[in-house]
Amino acid sequence: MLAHVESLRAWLRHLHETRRLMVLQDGVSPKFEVGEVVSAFQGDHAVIFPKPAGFDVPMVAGVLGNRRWIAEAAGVEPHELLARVAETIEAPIPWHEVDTGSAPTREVVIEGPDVDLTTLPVPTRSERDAGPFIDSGLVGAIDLDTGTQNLSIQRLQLFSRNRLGILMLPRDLAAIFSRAESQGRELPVTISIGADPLTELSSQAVAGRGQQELEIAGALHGRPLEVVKAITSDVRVPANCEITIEGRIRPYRRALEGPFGEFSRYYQPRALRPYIEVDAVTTRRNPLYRTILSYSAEHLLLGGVMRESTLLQRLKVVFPEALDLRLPLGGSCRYLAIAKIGPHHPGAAKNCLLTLLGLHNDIKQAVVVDDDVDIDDEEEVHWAVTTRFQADRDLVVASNTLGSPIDPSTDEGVGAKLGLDATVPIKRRSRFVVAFSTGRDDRGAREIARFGSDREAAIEELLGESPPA
Ligand SMILES: Cc1cc2nc3c(=O)[nH]c(=O)nc-3n(C[C@H](O)[C@H](O)[C@H](O)COP(=O)(O)O)c2cc1C
Ligand SMILES: [Mn+2]
Repeated sequence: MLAHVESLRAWLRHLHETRRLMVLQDGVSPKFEVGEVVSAFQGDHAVIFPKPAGFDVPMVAGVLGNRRWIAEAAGVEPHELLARVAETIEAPIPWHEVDTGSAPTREVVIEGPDVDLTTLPVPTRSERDAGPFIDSGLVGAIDLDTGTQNLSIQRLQLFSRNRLGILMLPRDLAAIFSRAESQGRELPVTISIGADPLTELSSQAVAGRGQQELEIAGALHGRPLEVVKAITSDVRVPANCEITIEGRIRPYRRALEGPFGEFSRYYQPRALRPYIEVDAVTTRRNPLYRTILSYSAEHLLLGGVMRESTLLQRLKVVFPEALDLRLPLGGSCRYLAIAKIGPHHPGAAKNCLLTLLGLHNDIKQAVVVDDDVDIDDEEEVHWAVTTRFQADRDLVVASNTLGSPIDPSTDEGVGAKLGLDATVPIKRRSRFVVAFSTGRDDRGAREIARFGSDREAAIEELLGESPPA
């Protein structure tokens, strides 16, 4: 059991105790300012705003701001993270339902006309955003056909006290809603804000249809996740989360939603999209408002890590020589995939590329490297590409393929895929002897241990103005 990730609060306490939580001054505005502060600290510090300008609800962000922290939350070393995620998707753990009395997210219940979402410090992220958007809501909905429950994050535009726009890209929730709509039924949804870090992570699982993310969350925790039934529907929500919003997506209704600066760092234009009527809000007594700012590192990494894990599993099915995979931040953790492969037959690296490009619509560019390349080191990947790849020999291009509609260079999502085989050509291996001083396994760690020191006194002696007395 991982005590420091039982709730968002437990994780914040852990970050505080390890000097990774920055407490900001009062009066920072959720409009643009919060975003700028969070970006300045991202990856080094989570941030808490005890009193954002104009609001009584504290705001937190940046709590999963780098890959090491995500691994730490999952209780593993960074190099074990993808395997750990894969294991939990394979072996989900059913949730444990608690009653209303013991669900922290039910300490305060607001219903009907008293609902007022404008009391929450919902941030406005980018200059041309249509307004404030809830960016950290885990949207829960039950598939009317199968009875299974889905959980995913969707951006939610704050239209009014009790109405939210929603963008559902074509995945599980969109499919669940369109089936409900085709039967003329409204779809009850819950929105959980400030769930524990592992539940947030689970919402990004690239799992099979019908796989319940709340059960993956349980597996990540190593024990059943505590959930409570919504007041207005049968949807189950994490009992521990800070704020729960309940509502319905009405069939056949649309409202203008967007523009919004998306994870790709481009605006997605305004369009008619479905919306949610909110019926109830329940919270902890002193709730924290959690935000996952668009195109922040944690936004990209949350989806990135979960995708990497599943994509690597899938790649290994076809190509057992695949060893590791990254979706780097520079590719928005979506569009660029770098795979590391072990010994293989001539030509097989290209097959690997072809598989990789087809594994997910979003993968637009793929690079395959040998196992001597550190795929967490962008410089080293560039080095491998520039010294091992020849464009007329090692390039794969597939035209008119389905990509990401959020990538503005596509034609409504249709574009081209590019693959670079940056592995050493097997027949010419002898020309690729990499130069090192003394072997490379420990990359200098041994030398640091042997010769490095922290001799402050020596610095004084060397640089001091006058000789020591
Ligand atoms: C911070 C954040 C914001 C996101 N916003 C959206 C969104 O507005 N619309 C959307 O369709 N997906 C969004 N996603 C991606 C989905 O949550 C993600 O792909 C999820 O795994 C989909 O789950 P599903 O396959 O169960 O539908 C967002 C992800 C994150 C981390
Ligand atoms: Mn799903």
